[in-house]
Amino acid sequence: MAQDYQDIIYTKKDGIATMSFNRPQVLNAFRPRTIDEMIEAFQDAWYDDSIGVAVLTGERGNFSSGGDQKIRGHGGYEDEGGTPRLQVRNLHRLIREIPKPVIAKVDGYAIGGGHVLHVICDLTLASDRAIFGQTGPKVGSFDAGFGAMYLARIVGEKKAREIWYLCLQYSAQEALEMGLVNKVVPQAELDAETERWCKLILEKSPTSIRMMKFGFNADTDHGYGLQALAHSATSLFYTSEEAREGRMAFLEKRKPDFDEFRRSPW
Ligand code: 2NE
Repeated sequence: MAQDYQDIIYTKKDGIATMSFNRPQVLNAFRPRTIDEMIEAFQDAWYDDSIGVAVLTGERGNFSSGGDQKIRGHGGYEDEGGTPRLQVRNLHRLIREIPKPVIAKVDGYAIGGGHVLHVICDLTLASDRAIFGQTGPKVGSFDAGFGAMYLARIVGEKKAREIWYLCLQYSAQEALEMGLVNKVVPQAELDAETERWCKLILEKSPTSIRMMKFGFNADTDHGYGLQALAHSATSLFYTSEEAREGRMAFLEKRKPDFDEFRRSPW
């Protein structure tokens, strides 16, 4: 154990740092504390030069179901003191900028903001029972930053729009076919395959790998301004009745009813 955390498990072994969501009661949905702990772990892995690759994953059979709707208040995801301050934007930036590859190891659900996190990782390895999808427009949310732009780079504009507009769930095989994951393996082999990929990276020149990551990032680095605006827009949207309806429908386990909200012409 690299550090004792409440919402995540962070371990380091043989050059691999593993950050794992650990809130199984909500399918590893995250709250401000979860993201704070993830940020600290990624910063540690960044500065530890014995670490060559990071693995982002989740405990007990799920990756993450995104923002915790049970602690989402009027202005967003509230910390234990009642302040809305989810720093997920900074986690997105860290995953992109840490000068080492980040592999998403996905078993079970990678949904909503949890799906965006795997999208942003350098590589994704999935078990054959992994399920992928966005839910924002169902629950009164959206990620119009890297959650839109970078997803479209990966799967193409048409598929990315389908994913966000329809909010369907996709199997691991479907995700593989659309280039959303690098490889699918039986669940029992996911840990070993991830370790094998990590070792393949670790035996390469660290400088070459670092420079390649920066090179790949450069093409979409212009997205930072968009990301800031998009996440601020989400925070503003959360204060609306329309967003509240999405959240309440999820909590009340019913279909949302957005009929009363205008399709604004601007
Ligand atoms: C993930 C999914 C599809 C699973 O469905 P199912 O039927 O297999 O499980 P169930 O019964 O829905 O979930 C089990 C328990 O976990 C809780 C549920 O409420 C349930 O709790 P109880 O009723 O037993 O008390 N749970 C699951 N996901 C949760 C969540 N995200 N927050 C709080 N509790 C959660 C299904 O559960 C689902 O669709 N979950 C919601 C996914 C979602 O909408 N995530 C948020 C998207 S918005 C976002 O992440 C975001 C953003 O858009 C922008 C910035 C930051 C974050």
